[in-house]
Amino acid sequence: MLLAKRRRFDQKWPEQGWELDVPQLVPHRDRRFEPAAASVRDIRPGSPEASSGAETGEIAEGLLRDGYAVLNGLFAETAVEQARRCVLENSSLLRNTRPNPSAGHLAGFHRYPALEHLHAMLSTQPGVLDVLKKATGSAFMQSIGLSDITVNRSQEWHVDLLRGKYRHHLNSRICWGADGGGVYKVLLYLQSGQSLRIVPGAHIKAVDLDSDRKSEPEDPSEVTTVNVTAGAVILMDIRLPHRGSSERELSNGDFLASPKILISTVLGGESRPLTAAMEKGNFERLLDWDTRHREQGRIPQLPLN
Ligand SMILES: O=C(O)CCC(=O)C(=O)O
Ligand SMILES: [Fe+2]
Repeated sequence: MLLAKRRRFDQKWPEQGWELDVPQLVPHRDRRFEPAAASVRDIRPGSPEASSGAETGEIAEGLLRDGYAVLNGLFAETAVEQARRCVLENSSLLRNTRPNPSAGHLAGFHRYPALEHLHAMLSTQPGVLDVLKKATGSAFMQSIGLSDITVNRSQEWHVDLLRGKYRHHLNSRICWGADGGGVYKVLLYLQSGQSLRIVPGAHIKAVDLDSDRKSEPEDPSEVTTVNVTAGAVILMDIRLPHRGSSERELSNGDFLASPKILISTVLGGESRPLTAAMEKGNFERLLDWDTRHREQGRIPQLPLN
């Protein structure tokens, strides 16, 4: 087994005046992700100021307290470049579900063999699993079938719980009761950025799942911006209110030349009620997504960078 060389990947956005390093291209048949780092020593708890060298337990504590944790250095630069390339080569599977013509989304990407290894990259990452098992008190984590690849996709305030039409699968006991929660989004950023905004600690407060408007923070001073480097993984309690980029931010032409790509899955503690409820409701949502988007426009071919 190859051992991943843990290296900070500090490619910056072109508008920041940095040169983009053109990565070496890897032939399709050789594409594979670098194996996960064996320990979580490079992982940092939620707060950006937190010192490195944190142990799994500390990170899990941060995740339980703040509702999110940033894990830096889990994936090497080559793994990030190969993942970007794989998404862009398979971009005809993505559907355009936002006003921005380059915005693409594929729900349930783990179902496609061409992309399945990208899912395994996240769902089998030992550092991720150690933290989540500790946080949920579970011997096993379970993938619930909720996975997404997004390209240049805007996201207003929301929680990742089932909402709107699918909210009847959940109730406040399952979400916020004594054995509530225990389900986490594992979000891999394939470029550096600071688009993610969250409200630390707000995952323990019940929100109305009728509409995303209910997840908008009342007090803007509670909002924290999360900085990520390419290859960083964010673990996020699916009850945490958060937002990503706006349509306006993504209308910047730089995103056409170098798209914002996110890969995510959701893992839950194996015996937690929210895991089972989310899995069931998401199955319904995914079938609807497929029906709704089957005939929908595809995104244009984006540059392979
Ligand atoms: O665009 C982002 O940074 C956040 C994406 C997001 O909310 C999600 O994938 O659930
Ligand atoms: Fe989200």
